[in-house]
Amino acid sequence: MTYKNHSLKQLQAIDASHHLHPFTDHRELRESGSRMIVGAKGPYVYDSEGHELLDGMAGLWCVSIGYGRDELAEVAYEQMKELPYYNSFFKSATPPAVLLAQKLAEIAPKGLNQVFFGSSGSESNDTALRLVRHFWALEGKPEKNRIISRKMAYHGSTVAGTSLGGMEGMHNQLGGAVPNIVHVMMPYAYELAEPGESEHDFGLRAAKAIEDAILEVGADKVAAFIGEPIMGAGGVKIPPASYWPEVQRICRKYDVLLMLDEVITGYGRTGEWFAAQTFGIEPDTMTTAKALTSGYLPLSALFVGDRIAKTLVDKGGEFYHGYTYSGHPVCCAVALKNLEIIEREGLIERVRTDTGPYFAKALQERVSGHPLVGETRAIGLMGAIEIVSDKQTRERFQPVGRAAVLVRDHAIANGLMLRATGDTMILSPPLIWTRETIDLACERILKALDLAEADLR
Ligand code: PXG
Repeated sequence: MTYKNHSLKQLQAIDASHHLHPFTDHRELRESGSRMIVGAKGPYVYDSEGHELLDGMAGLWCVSIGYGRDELAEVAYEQMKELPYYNSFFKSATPPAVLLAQKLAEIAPKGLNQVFFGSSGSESNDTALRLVRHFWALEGKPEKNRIISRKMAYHGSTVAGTSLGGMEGMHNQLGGAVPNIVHVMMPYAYELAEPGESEHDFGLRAAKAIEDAILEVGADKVAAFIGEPIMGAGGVKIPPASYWPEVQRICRKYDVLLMLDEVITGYGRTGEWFAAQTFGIEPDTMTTAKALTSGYLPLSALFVGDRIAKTLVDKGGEFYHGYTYSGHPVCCAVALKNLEIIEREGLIERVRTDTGPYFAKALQERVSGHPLVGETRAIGLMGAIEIVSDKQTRERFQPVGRAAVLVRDHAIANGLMLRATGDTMILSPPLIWTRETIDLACERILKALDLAEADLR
């Protein structure tokens, strides 16, 4: 099968010669060759060999409205003809950026009325880190600059993003992280709850780890706590219901700012515009990207709370920070259209009242009984499947990660794209999935589990 003027083999050879991929073992990839994705429509992607794959990851947690939306292409085309680029520096603005900022303030959780644009979640978290430290300096407390984060958190891949995140492998390659960032335990009951400890109590204990860190460092030195409402890349770790209210209480008690990273959970994934609304969190900053444009173009928006914004405006002078593509007019125009489609098609409401609950129930009733499955969990259209060798003891196959990769590879071979992290399978499908798509995904997951079990036992 050929793609345009190149065969798959030719493209793979060129890829191996010139293209360094993100988060990839390059030698291994050179041996296996890349899967070439050449097209997509609705919930499906197509590879160069004509295979149709149901995309259980929405690209990389981003293609919420599905593929092949002409409206987004049209609005990008129109905006490019009208004004392909202008910056937002030096007192300039463009209408798409202004109108998108207004729209975002309208859908934001209470108290977030300003946005700062970038091109990626990583950039946006860099902005957030600089902003909260700058805030405390402007408040006359420059020493209040420590950030508390969590092990296994993912906040991006720039130096600041990696430092904020809690991925050990990434830290080990950093050769020096941004200083003054402390990592505490994550709210992952499946592995970290003590025998007999209730979910509720575990959630409070995981929150108390933040308080302990604040007390150890000294509240007058802690600028902020940063967290994903649900840890995504770390394995769709849905915290117990007791966790976020307690985190919020602790942050307020010690006047520690709450930085929420909604790069994955934003724009409807949990059945509200933002997971902050799902969990009742009132953050001081909120990082978003990915589904803001459904991934059609790169764009991020950092929401800034009124307290920080007021200080920045009243006392800040010039904030020496920004990107060439902050508020890119084409990306902003595409984002506006994307949000319009999400609203027009009632996708968030559908996730909240229909497909979300159906998805959780399908995983629970059809998948969790499989001998390889320790637990399934889901919220909105975001789910996880724990792969174990023993359901009762929760023992994993050795080496850790191999079993999940087997499941993933069988799933892909059977027409479902999903992701493995450690021994956790992750699903984060487009919000356009219907009950029928969920049924189809479950069938393919079960088939992949059966095939992996045959390999493993
Ligand atoms: N915060 C969170 C919570 C993320 O999930 C980022 C920040 C960084 O966004 P950018 O746009 O800079 O990539 C992310 C990104 C995976 C995977 O394998 C997840 C992400 C990126 C790449 C891979 O699950 N999340």
